[in-house]
Amino acid sequence: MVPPPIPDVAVPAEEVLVQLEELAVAVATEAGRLIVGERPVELAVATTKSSSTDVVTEMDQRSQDLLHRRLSAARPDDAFLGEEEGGRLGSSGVTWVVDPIDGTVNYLYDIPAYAVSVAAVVGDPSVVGGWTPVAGCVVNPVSGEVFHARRGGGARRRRGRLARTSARVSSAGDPGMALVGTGFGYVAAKRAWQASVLASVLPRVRDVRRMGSAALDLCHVADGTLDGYYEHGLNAWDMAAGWLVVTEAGGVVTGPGGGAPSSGLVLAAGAGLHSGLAALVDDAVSAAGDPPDPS
Ligand code: LIP
Repeated sequence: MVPPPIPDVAVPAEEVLVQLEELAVAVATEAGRLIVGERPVELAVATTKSSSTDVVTEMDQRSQDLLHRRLSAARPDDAFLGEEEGGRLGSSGVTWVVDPIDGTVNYLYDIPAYAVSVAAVVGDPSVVGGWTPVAGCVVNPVSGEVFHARRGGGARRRRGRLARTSARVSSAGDPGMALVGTGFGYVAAKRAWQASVLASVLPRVRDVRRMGSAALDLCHVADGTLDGYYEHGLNAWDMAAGWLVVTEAGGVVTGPGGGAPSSGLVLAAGAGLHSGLAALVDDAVSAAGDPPDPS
């Protein structure tokens, strides 16, 4: 897989990428064990963010604190950006972008579709098109699925004690026969717009799955259990690791107008499906009109 061009930033040498990937797997796996093994019987919502349904539990923060401690100890000069409070600047050129629990509502309801997502990126993750992931891991701690990749090194999936296998995107080419994942934000006006987009997409594809975790949706595109995925409104931590797993599994990940993935759009599919699905989603967005917020 020839990695796509990236912004004018230095990509670490292969031996460093191997170390970054191994570290991402180790810390994501440990955080996954924490959020399952120490989940309180009565899990409480600690706070909310963009709306009353955008919840944070005590385990979101505990998972991020663990990730921050482990990554800072292993690579003290790297920067850190997590979904919850507590980022850190760095001097190495590498930033760890983490979602301590992606699929928090599934976690709150004990639905086994949530993940710990850990990615090492180069560039500035706050600048659209100004960064790219170079190593990463997504762990579903309930199913035991571990997806991981490094730039130029391919993507792998391990399920429990099963041997690691290479992850490859599906060969689907016809959007009308594609199983497509998507998701929705937490603000009512944005959800209404997303539902309008979905109303146009749904009759034009095989079917849609809304699993509740962007990181897992992207990894399921990488292993072919989804043919494609699109979502509007994601943050860097939702997409960073899954983006790399898809591209290293032979897929294509783009954002608005075919540019870099961003909160404006993340669209992922195999090379044979990507352009047709992108055109279909563009049509649906045009029919839905301008979103309530440009992000
Ligand atoms: C989730 C995303 C998912 C989206 C959910 C939510 P969180 O992230 O991974 O794709 O549809 O609404 O935003 O909030 O669980 O970290």
